[in-house]
Amino acid sequence: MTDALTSEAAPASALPQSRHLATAIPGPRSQTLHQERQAQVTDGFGIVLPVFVEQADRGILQDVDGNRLIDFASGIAVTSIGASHPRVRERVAAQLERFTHTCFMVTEYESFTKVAQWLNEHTPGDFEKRTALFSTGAEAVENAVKIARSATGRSKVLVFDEAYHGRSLLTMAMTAKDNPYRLNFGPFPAEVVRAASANPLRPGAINHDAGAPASAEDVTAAALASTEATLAEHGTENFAAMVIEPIQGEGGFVVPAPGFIAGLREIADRHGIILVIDEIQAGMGRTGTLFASEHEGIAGDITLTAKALAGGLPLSAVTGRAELMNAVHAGGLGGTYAGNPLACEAALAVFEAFEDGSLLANARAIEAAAREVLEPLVAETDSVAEFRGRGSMLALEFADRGTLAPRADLAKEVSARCHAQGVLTLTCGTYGNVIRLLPPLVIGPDLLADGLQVLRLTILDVTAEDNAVADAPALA
Ligand code: PLZ
Repeated sequence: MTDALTSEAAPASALPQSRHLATAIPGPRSQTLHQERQAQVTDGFGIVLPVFVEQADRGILQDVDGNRLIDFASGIAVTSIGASHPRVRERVAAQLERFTHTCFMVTEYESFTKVAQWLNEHTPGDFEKRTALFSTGAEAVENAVKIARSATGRSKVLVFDEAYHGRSLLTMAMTAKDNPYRLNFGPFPAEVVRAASANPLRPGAINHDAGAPASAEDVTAAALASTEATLAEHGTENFAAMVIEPIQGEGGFVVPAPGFIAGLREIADRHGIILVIDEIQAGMGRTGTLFASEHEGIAGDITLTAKALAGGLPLSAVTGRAELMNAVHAGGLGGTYAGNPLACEAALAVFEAFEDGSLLANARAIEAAAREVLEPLVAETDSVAEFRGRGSMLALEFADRGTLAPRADLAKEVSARCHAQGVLTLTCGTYGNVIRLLPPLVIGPDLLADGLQVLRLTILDVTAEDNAVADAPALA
């Protein structure tokens, strides 16, 4: 049976769930505000689309010029239940009336415990757990490494090609891509070692002919062999943790070849290495299960969540085996804002929204609808190499047929034209040649269909123009 997209109760300030262009994108007010921004804000922040948002609701971002854009970004996988969910607004507003902050290391509040309890009960792994709350994803990753080191007395950390774990110094070291994340920011903390990932389209650990892709079994076997070799080279007994995203996010929405993560689980067990699953982008319902590692049938010793955890408020979590989490000396973990009470209330609202399972069904329905519209592009064009992903975490990789030469130019052009038509898409990937789709799980079926159709027709146009250029006779 296929899942049908169901709509959540509309918030009080409901926006019409339809795309609407009142001006060119960006409109005049956004352009003025962007100029003012440039006079005040560091140029170090990039911008996907210089449009200023006035209000957001379910699948729509309304800008200051009265345009309504279809949101295929969810603030990078954050606003899965929408950017103004009634439950989040109610709980946060009620908490605002009580207090905004105490610092959980100074005096306590119950919502912190409740969030920890939900994560202990719902993250994969049938063992006793404890949770630590922080604010950002990078902080969660950093703290997982601190905990793993403290629990094992070892120092090294294994990470993978295409990994993204954050922008702090340690997590930059753990992130694979240099530009823009690491460029000019070194030197980086030592003891971070990288192994090949099991990328089915571009397997780093295997010599293969791009025209005749390797089998999934071969990709998995080669990547696991590379992991073992990398560990041995650097001294297996020196590794505290291996950290992996169940679906790699910024690195290109890479769904690992089947069996790879289960293989890592086995290697970690055999060598006493702590397996940390970074569910920061893929978790919290995004892929149609609460956690993406459920698709792999494995549990990390430590599971990391952030982003969609608190419906747009900053909250992250490290949830793991009780004996690991408690191996740290008292006072060793914390942070002024760690588990802020407004963010904890928002997380409790998110948990309530997920209770009846309809949001997970929505994620699966989004995948089915997108697959139907977008997957045929692989056969219909010469430069859409793959449609991939799970649930509402989906991507198209642009690369020339046969050679697999990455086509970032096409991904950029398609994205720019979608933006001009009022559909907010993001790109990602080592080569910047992937368009990723992260619609909120509460997007309605008509709005989703409209956005997908815009994307599909734009890709057909851009790839046809590209072919026409390639086929044109050379000018004398
Ligand atoms: N782990 C898997 O996806 C954040 C980064 C956007 P923070 N991804 C979006 C950008 O360009 O900065 C992310 C992730 C995974 C860790 C993180 C880090 O989470 O909340 O951005 O620190």
